[in-house]
Amino acid sequence: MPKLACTLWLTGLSASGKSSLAEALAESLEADDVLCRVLDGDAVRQQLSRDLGFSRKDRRENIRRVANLCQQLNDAGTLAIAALISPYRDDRNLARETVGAARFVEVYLATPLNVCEARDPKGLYRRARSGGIASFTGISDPYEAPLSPDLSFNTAVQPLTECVGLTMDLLAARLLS
Ligand code: GGZ
Repeated sequence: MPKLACTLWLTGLSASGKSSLAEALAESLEADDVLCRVLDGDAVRQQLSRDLGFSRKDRRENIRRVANLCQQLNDAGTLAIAALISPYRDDRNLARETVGAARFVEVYLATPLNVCEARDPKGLYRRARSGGIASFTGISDPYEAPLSPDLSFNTAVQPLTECVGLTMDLLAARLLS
């Protein structure tokens, strides 16, 4: 299914729901026999980008690496799902250019900061608020929201199944176009 070999680029704050959506999408795509791979920021930073921190420059390098991987996966016919905070518009534009605009789908997890902070599954927001983590996105580092994402979800009010369904609908529409 070559037309499905695109990149779903999930962007949003920590705990906004990127990883859950990425995993649920992979499950749904695999059930439809679509080859796909998830590149999750947390996992990427333990392997491919273990040498990088969270400076402006390092975040861009992280995104550059993941976008290159997505491009290679797409070239090989595999759908890529990248789940990275990717807080800067400029860096997401770099990812779009690297992958190719025609096969780049930007999915914005627009879950509000107060909800992400209340979830705080790893206690990172609490640590960031108390000064234990510097340059934490949303607290002491910026997040530039996408201006015209292909899809936008607020997981505070939209169930995961709805987000998956709408994303699959968009992919199906692309396949038919
Ligand atoms: C943002 C941080 C930070 C800082 C550690 N700022 O939600 P998580 O915890 O499990 O995954 C996040 C991950 C961020 O990696 P990304 O590769 O997605 O970021 S970027 O796209 O900006 O390169 C978060 C954790 O690392 N984490 N310190 N200072 N998130």
